[in-house]
Order: sequence, then structure tokens, then C-alpha cells
Amino acid sequence: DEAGLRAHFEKVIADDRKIEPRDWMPDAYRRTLVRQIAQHAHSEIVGMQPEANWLTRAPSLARKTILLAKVQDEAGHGLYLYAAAETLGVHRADLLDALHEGRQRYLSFINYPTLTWADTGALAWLTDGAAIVNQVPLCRSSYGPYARAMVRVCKEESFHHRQGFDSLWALTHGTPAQRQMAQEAVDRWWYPALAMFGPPHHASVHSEQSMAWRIKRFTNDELRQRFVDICVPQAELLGLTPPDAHLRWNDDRGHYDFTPPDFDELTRVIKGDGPCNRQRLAHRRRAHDEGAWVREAAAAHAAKHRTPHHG
Ligand code: FAQ
Repeated sequence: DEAGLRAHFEKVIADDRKIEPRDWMPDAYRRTLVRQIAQHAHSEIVGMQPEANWLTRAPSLARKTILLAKVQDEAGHGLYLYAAAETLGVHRADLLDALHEGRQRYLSFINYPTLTWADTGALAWLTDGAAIVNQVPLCRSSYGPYARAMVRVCKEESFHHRQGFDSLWALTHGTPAQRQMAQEAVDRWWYPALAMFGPPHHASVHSEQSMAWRIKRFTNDELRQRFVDICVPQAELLGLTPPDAHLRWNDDRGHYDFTPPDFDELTRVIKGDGPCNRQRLAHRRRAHDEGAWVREAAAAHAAKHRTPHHG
């Protein structure tokens, strides 16, 4: 009976074991996972756009190859995550419709432009760094397929993060103009990266329940603080300065004090009114429409191989 199933579910969560696709789960748990995993998958595939913008203009063959690999990894992450969402009984095609119709989200930072080559480095160093801080705890998320997908995703994100650092390192050790380009890119990307962690805890509608279900392990603010603490020493190594006059080590707290992102701006960007929201979504819809023939051909091919004389 349902009471028994619910008790079993609660026990698995309390024991810190995994819920698997065939296990009974509350509808609200399933819905919140579909919401978060779909948002995560959408972020990976729409997140290809800001960097793809620089593929044809990367300054060397090596940088181009690295950037191409990174953008392809993001497509791969999207695929594992859509597959993880499908274990919850939804279809990828429906999730894509929801993205295209604005019923599901992708992360806010993707709606900012990459104005110079240095933006690809700053974007990777900061937003992949933030993504890792957010995703390492998700490797212990209570839903098995999501947790397992995160293990590989985190390894690849670590490579992305390091290549961003390396790209900025080359610029900060280059000409004064290159150094300045790197600093200006960090000035642009610092706050979009801090905003990735979501609204402050008191305004986070889902955190408490998601933490009780051990989908999330930490509040948005705890992860944002962890990110700042990791990032500041790296910025010092690079010789770059985050654009925050109040950033300083606080010995009593054992953390850096910092100015939080503008949460009204985050709300506007989430609602569709960031600098590139329309462009990103229009591009995504166009790519989807232009790929229709591939989906049709793949479906026709699969159907042919399902007929008996093909064994
Ligand atoms: N942007 O109650 P909470 C990458 C929404 S990409 C947009 O705190 P929750 C690849 C939130 O969805 C990174 N929306 O929600 C790459 C909710 O809206 P809803 C991949 C945001 O779920 C790198 C509402 O606000 N990682 O790595 C944002 O407990 C570099 C209320 O918020 C993920 O996608 C935001 N920043 O916590 C590509 C992380 N913040 O659904 C290119 C997976 C909040 O009620 C370059 N997701 N919202 O309409 C999560 O960890 C969580 O869902 C949070 C939000 C932390 C984003």
C-alpha cells in the first residue's frame, strides 16, 4: 500500500541510499527532479552558444581544438541528462518543446554575450568553476541516474575549468592589451557566475524540500560562498581582480566577505529579459527546426530495422 511505499522511500532517503527509476517515489519528488534535470540539460545545450560564437575566431589551432572539444562535451552532457530525465517517465522531445516554448529554464549566465576572445576564458574559468562547486554535491544526489551522470560531467567540467584558467593565464602573461582584455572579461563574468547559484536562501522556493530529499545538499548561499573562497586565490595567481571593492578575507568567519549579485537582475534574466535571451532561444529553435530531417531519418532507419526480415 501507499503508506508502506512511502515509508520505504523515506527510509532510503534517511539511510542516504539511492532512489532508482523503478522505485516508488512521491509525485512531487519526481516533478522536482524533472524540473531540475531538464533545466540542467537545457543549460548544457544552450550553453554551447556563447563559446561556439568564438570557434571560427580562436587565435590558434590548439585553442580551436580545445574549444571544439569543450563545446562537444557540453552536447554530450545534455544527452546524458536528457537520458537521466527520461528514466523519470518523460520524453526528451517534450522537454525540448517546453524549453522552446519558455516553460522550462536554462541557467541565467548563458544570456550574457561573449564580447571578446577573453570572454571564452573567463566564462570557462568562472562559470565552469561555479558549475563544479554546484555539481560535486549532486554526485551524491538521492536520485541514482542523476548522481551517476554527474560523476562524468564533473570530470569533464574540471577540464573545462582548467582550460579557461590556462587561456586567461596566456593572456595575463601576454601584452598589456591582452592583460586588459582578460581583466575586462572577468569584470563582465564575475557576477553572472555568482548569480548561477540562484536566489538567496530566504527567497529559494525549492531548496528546503530538495535538501530534505537530499537532491540538494547545500543552500544556494553556502555554495556561492564556497565558490568565492576557491576563486579568489586563483584570481590572485592570474593577477586578475574580481570587480568587487568589498571582497576581503574575514578571519572571524574563515571566509571571504563579498558583495552578492544583483538578485533583481537575476530575476529579470530568469524571466526572459537578459541581454541575449531572445537571441539564444531563437538560435536554439532554429537549430531544432533545421535538425528535423535528421530526427525523421533516424526514426525511419530505426523503424526499418524493427521489421522482421531485418532480424
Ligand atoms: N538561472 O528555489 P530555487 C554548465 C530558478 S551549465 C536560471 O533556488 P532550485 C555547462 C530555479 O530553476 C550549468 N534559473 O531553485 C556550461 C527555480 O525556477 P522554477 C549546469 C534559476 O532548483 C558551462 C527558481 O529560480 N548546472 O555547466 C537560476 O532549488 C560553461 C527558484 O530557485 C545546472 O544547471 C539561475 N541561475 O536551485 C556551458 C545546475 N537560479 O524551476 C557553457 C542544476 C535559480 O521554479 C559554459 N540546477 N533559478 O521555475 C541546480 O543546481 C538548481 O536547480 C539551482 C536552483 C541551484 C540552479
